[in-house]
Amino acid sequence: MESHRRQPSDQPRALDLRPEWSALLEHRRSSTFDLRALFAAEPARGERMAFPAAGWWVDWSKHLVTDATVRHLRTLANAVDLPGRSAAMFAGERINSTEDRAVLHVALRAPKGVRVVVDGKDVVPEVHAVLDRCAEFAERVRSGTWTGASGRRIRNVVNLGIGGSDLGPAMCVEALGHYAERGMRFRFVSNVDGTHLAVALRDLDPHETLFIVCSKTFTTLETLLNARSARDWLLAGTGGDARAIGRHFVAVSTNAVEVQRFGIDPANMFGFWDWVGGRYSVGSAVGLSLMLAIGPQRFREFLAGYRAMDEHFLEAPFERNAPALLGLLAVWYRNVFGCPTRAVLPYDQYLARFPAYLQQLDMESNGKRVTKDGEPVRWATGPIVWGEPGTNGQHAFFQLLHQGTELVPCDFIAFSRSLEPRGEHHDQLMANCFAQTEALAFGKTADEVRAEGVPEALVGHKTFPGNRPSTTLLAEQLTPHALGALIALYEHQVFVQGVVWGVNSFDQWGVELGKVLAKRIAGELSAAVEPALRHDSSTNALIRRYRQQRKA
Ligand code: G6Q
Repeated sequence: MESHRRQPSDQPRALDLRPEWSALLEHRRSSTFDLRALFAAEPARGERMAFPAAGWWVDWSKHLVTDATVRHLRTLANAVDLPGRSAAMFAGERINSTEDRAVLHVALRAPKGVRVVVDGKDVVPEVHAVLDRCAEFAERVRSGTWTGASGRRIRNVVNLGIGGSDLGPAMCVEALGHYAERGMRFRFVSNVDGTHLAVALRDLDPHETLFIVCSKTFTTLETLLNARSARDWLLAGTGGDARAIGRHFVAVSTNAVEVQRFGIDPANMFGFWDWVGGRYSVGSAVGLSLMLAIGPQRFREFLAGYRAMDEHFLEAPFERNAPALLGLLAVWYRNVFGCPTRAVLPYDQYLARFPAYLQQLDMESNGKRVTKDGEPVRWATGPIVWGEPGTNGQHAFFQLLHQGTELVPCDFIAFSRSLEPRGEHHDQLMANCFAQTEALAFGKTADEVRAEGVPEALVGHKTFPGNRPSTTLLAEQLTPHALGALIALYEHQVFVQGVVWGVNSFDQWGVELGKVLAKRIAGELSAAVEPALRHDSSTNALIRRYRQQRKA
């Protein structure tokens, strides 16, 4: 990004008091944004407004913007000092102010030799030391040198974690399933609902099963309960000798004390650091299950993809900088057009879990109502993120995208070559992807509908207003590198939006609340004698009803 930093003087800090903000709103009021007209006026728009980024082709031509809009967005980005804020993150400054932490997921993919200093210490050698330990362990399990307690090869890996310790690895293991070791099965158990664990373990042989207890804090109720139940299941199935735990349980955590207390040998713990947020952690040891699935070499390619996008983000000029531009466009729709949601539509079955992953990344990061200074924001922040893989969504919610009353900006994510080529499937898939972006952008006018001979009474029903914006992200093939770059693109895009909105994208007090509340009620549900209930009348009555029915 261009680094002409604004003078730190005198600018009002609140977003809505900035002249650049008012100018952007005024630009919207005084301009029209009609995709039919814009493409007609500039036939080469689709080529000009597209560029490569770390192996991805980013087509942003079908957005409701003119060149003037982009100038306004760039000016705003500079006014909020986006280049300076990015530099601060990459330099390890404590930008997570409410937790007083650096935010350094970018250090996880820094090559050997690059220095990233936190509290006077270069963290990159440690990052590589853990990666190397993970790689050595993964090789041993994959080759069969590491066995279960009875000497049998590990064929099942069950990751026990939740939130950031689940969604990233679960999404990535599925996304890169094509490259996964075929002789091994990977399961992810997150829900405290015992059904999740029961279903995941039902057809597994404990002698051949390895559990990864994945928890940054190692205090998360759901994960520890699942881990204890998994330990019981293992011991019941392997003869009850507690020494089996050492061969069947490893941990990924920052909390060595609790790991040991659980009974896992610290030699079998893979660490990370408080400067890696849960939802940003799949490139750390949290990705151990992914490394077991695809092997260390491919995991390094995955990290190289992240790194390529990191460098692109740091270096590309605004108009060709995917995270910066798409982040500002997200602000444009959220705040200027008032769009409450955005859809993410991967046209690849392997990316089926990507929208769920992105929901956490985006909504946990930017679902904030106060600025970094603790002042209530006077502008909308993070949108609701949702989506499903194409073409399934087309037979469901696309109706609303085309003809509903909400404007929903969409990201289409696709690949030119399928990993599982089969007859005409991929051409059909891609035809649908491209056709949808075209139909959303250009619609079908009432006159075009009439010209098809449609009776007048149906013309309104069959008219598509168009002018519905989308980005198309196209890569050659779904490789570990492409996936890493895609994740980093969204990580940085989320960061960019947070910078504009002035919020801390790296804390999650709303999540912490849930962790505290449930503890109190759990005791009230299981107490032998009904305790004095001091909730509201609804909650009290529900607790009483539950206590009666659970005995049946
Ligand atoms: C992620 C959040 C949250 C977290 C889980 C699990 O950014 O902080 O989703 O990852 O609550 O926490 P532990 O890894 O500590 O178990």
